[in-house]
Amino acid sequence: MCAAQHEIAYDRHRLRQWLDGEAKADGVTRRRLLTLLAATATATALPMGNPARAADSPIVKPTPPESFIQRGTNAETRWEALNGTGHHTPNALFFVRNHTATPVLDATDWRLRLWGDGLRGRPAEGKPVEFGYDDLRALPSVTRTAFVECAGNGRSHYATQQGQTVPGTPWTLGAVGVARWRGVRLADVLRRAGLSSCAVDVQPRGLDAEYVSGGENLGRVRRPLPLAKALDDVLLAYEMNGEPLPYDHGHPVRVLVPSWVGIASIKWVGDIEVSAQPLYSPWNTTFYRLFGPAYPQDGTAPLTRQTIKSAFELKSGATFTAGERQVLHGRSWSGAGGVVRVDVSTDGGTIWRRARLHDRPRSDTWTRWSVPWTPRTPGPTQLLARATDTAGRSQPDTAVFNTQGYLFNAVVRHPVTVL
Ligand SMILES: Nc1nc2c(c(=O)[nH]1)N[C@H]1C(S)=C(S)[C@@H](COP(=O)(O)O)O[C@H]1N2
Ligand SMILES: [Mo]
Repeated sequence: MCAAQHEIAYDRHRLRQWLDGEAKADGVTRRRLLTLLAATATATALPMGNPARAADSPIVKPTPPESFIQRGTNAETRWEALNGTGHHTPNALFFVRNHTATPVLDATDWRLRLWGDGLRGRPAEGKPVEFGYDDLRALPSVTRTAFVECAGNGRSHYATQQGQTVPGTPWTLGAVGVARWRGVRLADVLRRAGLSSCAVDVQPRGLDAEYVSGGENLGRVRRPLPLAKALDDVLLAYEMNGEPLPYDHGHPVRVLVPSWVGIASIKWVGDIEVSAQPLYSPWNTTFYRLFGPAYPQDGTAPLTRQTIKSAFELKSGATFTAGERQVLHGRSWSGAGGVVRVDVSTDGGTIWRRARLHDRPRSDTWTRWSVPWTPRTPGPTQLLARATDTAGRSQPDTAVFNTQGYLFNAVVRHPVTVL
């Protein structure tokens, strides 16, 4: 390999380390480092366009304030920004949940390694089975529409509606998005890797930086998935809404676990352990289980399916003119099945009307709906929406408290003012 190529490879490696937060700045400001490295990125034509991001930003794509609420390493989609968009959340508007920072990975040198005692042959002797990006693209592909939703979506409403204090990112309702994912079945990859009949759990792990919480290094983001789910409908996705998977959403390949809490859908997957024994990580023990007075002493089993929710495509505190006809739009979704019915109240919960549905109810995705409204009385009021799914679940008035504020499912009171 010639020197110039060496240099480019070296610089790109450094860029990735820096974006991963690994670099020691050594007196050089991050802004200066980014300027130095931006030329490298352009020269080597990264597939997703210019990956340069604002200095110190953990997210690559622009997250303008009219579309996103910044929340540390995360960005929450503003529901008003979804108004007038189609069934699928545009990639530019999709929320981002990063434990650390988006790593800028290159599909050409990416490998997926499968290892563990749940595989037959070589991997059982410690030699992983490897798939490159092109290997995955050569396998039969499947496309499916599914939401990704953080288990903590709606968490802030434990405090604002129920007076309960919970730690964690205070999401309103924008830690959810629906995309059309294309990729290969995890089942196909596991079978090609030599899945043994002893396997019980698989554990995908991300290539983003190790996660440090409360002074403790918890290692790379990883969460076990029972084999039954892994073989059912889980994808290794490389496309999102017809585009190569964007950097922030797991480029080049992420796991996509339909209907389950977002943490199951590991981004930037680098390896998958296949195990003959149940696996544990912080993300299915300390985190993503329910603890609290209403739950067993040692907590519930690890979270799987998402709960049921509704949101208006409207900003909090929106104003309306008395006597003017409006059409209120919103979306409702559930991890247990399609949403078949939505009831809306425009007077704080006294009178309810059935909303008109704009999608055929389907599992793993939301149903869009609308309801006309001509406000009469000036003053503050609250808009409420209550969904019911095919499993017969519907949103309660109060969510059952859990110490980490997961799975908020109560009807959210959306404040507006009539002028
Ligand atoms: N490797 C890795 N995978 C990850 C995460 C992460 O920080 N690192 N965050 C998880 C969480 S908590 C959620 S809610 C979803 C968010 O996916 P998105 O950022 O594409 O919206 O990714 C999950 N997968
Ligand atoms: Mo999440």
